Amino acid sequence: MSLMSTLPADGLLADRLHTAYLIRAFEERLLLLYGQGKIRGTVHTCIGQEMIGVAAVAQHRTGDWYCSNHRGHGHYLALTGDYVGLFREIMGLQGGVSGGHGGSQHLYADGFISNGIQGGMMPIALGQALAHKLRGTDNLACLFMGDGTLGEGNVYEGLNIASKWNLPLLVVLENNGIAQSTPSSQTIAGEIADRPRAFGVHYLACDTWDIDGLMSTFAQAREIIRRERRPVFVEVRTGRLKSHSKGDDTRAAAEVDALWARDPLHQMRSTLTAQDPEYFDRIEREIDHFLALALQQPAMTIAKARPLAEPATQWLALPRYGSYERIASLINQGFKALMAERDDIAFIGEDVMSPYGGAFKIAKDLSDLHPERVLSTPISEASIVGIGTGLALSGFQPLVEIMFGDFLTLGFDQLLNHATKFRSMYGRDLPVPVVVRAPMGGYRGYGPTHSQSIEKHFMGIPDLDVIALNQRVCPRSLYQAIYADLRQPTLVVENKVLYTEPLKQAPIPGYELQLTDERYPCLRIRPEADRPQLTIACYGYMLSLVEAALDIAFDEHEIVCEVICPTQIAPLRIEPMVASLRTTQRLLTVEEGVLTHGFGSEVIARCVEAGTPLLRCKKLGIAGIIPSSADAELQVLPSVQDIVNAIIEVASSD
Ligand SMILES: Cc1ncc(C[n+]2csc(CCOP(=O)(O)OP(=O)(O)O)c2C)c(N)n1
Repeated sequence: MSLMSTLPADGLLADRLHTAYLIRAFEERLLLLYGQGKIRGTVHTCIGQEMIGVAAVAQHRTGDWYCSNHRGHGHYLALTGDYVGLFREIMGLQGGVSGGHGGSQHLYADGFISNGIQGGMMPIALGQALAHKLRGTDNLACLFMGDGTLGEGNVYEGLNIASKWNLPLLVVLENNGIAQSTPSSQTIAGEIADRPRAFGVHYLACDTWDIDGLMSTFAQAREIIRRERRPVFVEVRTGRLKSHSKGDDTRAAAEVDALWARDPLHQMRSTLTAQDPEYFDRIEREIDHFLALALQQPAMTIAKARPLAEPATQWLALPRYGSYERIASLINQGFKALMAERDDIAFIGEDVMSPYGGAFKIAKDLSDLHPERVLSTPISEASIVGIGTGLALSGFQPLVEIMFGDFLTLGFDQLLNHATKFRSMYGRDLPVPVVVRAPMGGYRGYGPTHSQSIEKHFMGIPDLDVIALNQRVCPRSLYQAIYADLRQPTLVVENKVLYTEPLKQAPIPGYELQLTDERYPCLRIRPEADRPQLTIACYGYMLSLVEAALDIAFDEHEIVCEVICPTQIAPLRIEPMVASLRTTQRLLTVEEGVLTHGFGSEVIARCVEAGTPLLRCKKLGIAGIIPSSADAELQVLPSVQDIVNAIIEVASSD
C-alpha cells in the first residue's frame, strides 16, 4: 500500500509529510557524517521542527522572499528540494548552494537567504517586504527566528516598522523553548503573544504537534497578509529533538524523550511502516542517492587572492564644475536629479520628510517630489541600514541616511555581517546596491557623540566602498559616479562642516589642481615650479585645512608640499601616494578621526610595503573625545596650525 493512498488521505498533505521525513532523514545523515568527521564547523538540525518550513512555504508564490537563520536546512529544503546542493554546501564540495562559502548557516536560492546572526535578518526582511509594497505586488517576505532571538533589539525595531508601514511580513517564531543551552523561561519576560500585539501586529499561534492546525494557521497568516497588507506573527510551539548543534544537549534525557514521544512524525512512523514496510527504506535510499550525487563533486577550493599591481596614475586638470553653491545644496540637487532619472532609488532615514528634509536638509523637498519613495523612519539605525540592504536585494538602489555618522555604530552589524557579506558569501557575485550616507566630523560644537569621524572602523570591511566628499570634487558628480554602476554597498562620508561651504573652485597660486580619470577620482595639488619636499595624504574636510596650511608653509617657511586626496578611502589605491613619495620621501597624513589603526596607519604601512623610501613620516589626527565647548573642540581637532607644525617637523632634516 502506498503512502499517498493511506496516511493521510489528503495527497497534498502526504506529500508535505514526505518532505518532512526527507528533511529529517537528510539531517540524521548530516549528524552521521559529522560524527565521521566528514563535515566541519557546525550543523544545527531542525529535527522535530521540519513541518514549520514545510507549512511556511506551502502557499509560496513566485517573488516571495524568505530570510532564514542558523537552523535553516528545513526551510531551504522545503522551498527548493535541493538536497544534493545542500549536501555539497555543508560538506564543502563544489556545486554547493552557496559555492561552499556559506556552509550550513549561509544558504542561498532565488528568494531565499539565511544567515547566522540572530535577529540580524529582521531588517533585511523588512526591506524585502517594503520592496513588495513599493512595487504593489501581492508577495510577502517571511522571516524565521527562534524564541531565544526574542532577546534581540532588531526584532522590536522590525515589528514596529512593519506595523507602522503596513508591510507584508510574515514572522515565524519557532518556539522550541530553548536557546542553545538556556531554557527560554530564563530569558523571556512576560507573554510572547504580547510582544507582537504591543505593536499592533496580528498574532497567531499553532504547534507542530497538530499538523492540520499548523498548515491551516499558515494558510490563514498568508491570507491576512494578502488581504490586509499587514504583518503577521506566527508563534509555532515545537520541540527540538536533537542537540543545539552536533552534540551539545544539556537537557535531561527524560525531557528529550518526552518530546520524541509527542512528535507526530515519530508517532506516525510505526503506522506508516505497518502500511508500507518499504516507506522509510525508500526515504533512506533517496538520501543515499542525493549523497552519492553530491559526492561526485570534488572539494571546493579557492585561489589565494593576490593583490594586483596598481597601474600608474593618469592625472588630468581638475574640471571647472561651474558652480559655487553650497555643498549641501549640490548633494540635494544631485539626489533630485538621480531620483528623477531612476525609479529604483528609495530614500530612507530619520526625519527626512518635508518640510524638515533631514537634520542637515540634504533631503529637502525630496518627499514632495517622490512621496512614496521617501520614508522617514523611527530611530532605528540597524533597521535603516538593513532595510536598505533588503531593498537592494529586491532590485532597488536605496539611499540611506544616518542622521549623524556617530550613529552608524548601530548599523555596523548590518554592514559587516549582512550587506557586505551577501556580496560573496553565497558563492556568487550578488549585487547589493545600497548607499549609506553619514554626516561625520566636528568643528560644529555637537560634542563627543555627534562630532566623530568613525569611518576607520568601516574601512577594513571587505566589499564595502568608503567614499569621502571634499571641498574640491563636486559631490553631484560623485553621486552620479556611484549610481552609474552600483553593485557594492557604499558608505559615503560627508563632513557636516562642508555642508555650508561652497564647492571650492579658485586656483591655488603656484599649484596645479589635478584629478584622476577614475570613477572615484583622487585629487592632487602639485607645485607648478618647485620640486615638492613633502607629501601630504588626507581626505574629506581635512583637505580644506591642508590647503590653508600649504600657503603658510610656503610663505612663512619656504616648504613646498604636494597633496594627495583620494575620494575613495577604502579600498584605497596607494599608487598616487607612492608616486609622490618617490620625489619627496617625506610623508604627512592628516585625518580627523582617532589616529591609531586609521587612514594614516594604512597609508604609511602600504607605502612601506610598496618599498617606498621614507626619510620621515608623521600621522596627524586626534587621540580622544571631542569636547563641545568651542575653544576646547578646536584644541582637540586638527587645526591649520597643527598641520603647519607637522609639515615643519616632517620637512626638517634633524
Ligand atoms: C547575534 C548572535 N548571538 C549569538 C549567537 C550564537 N547562537 C547561535 S544559535 C543561538 C541560540 C538561538 O536560539 P533560538 O533563537 O531560540 O533558536 P534555536 O537555536 O532554538 O533554533 C545562539 C545563542 C548568534 N549566532 N548570533
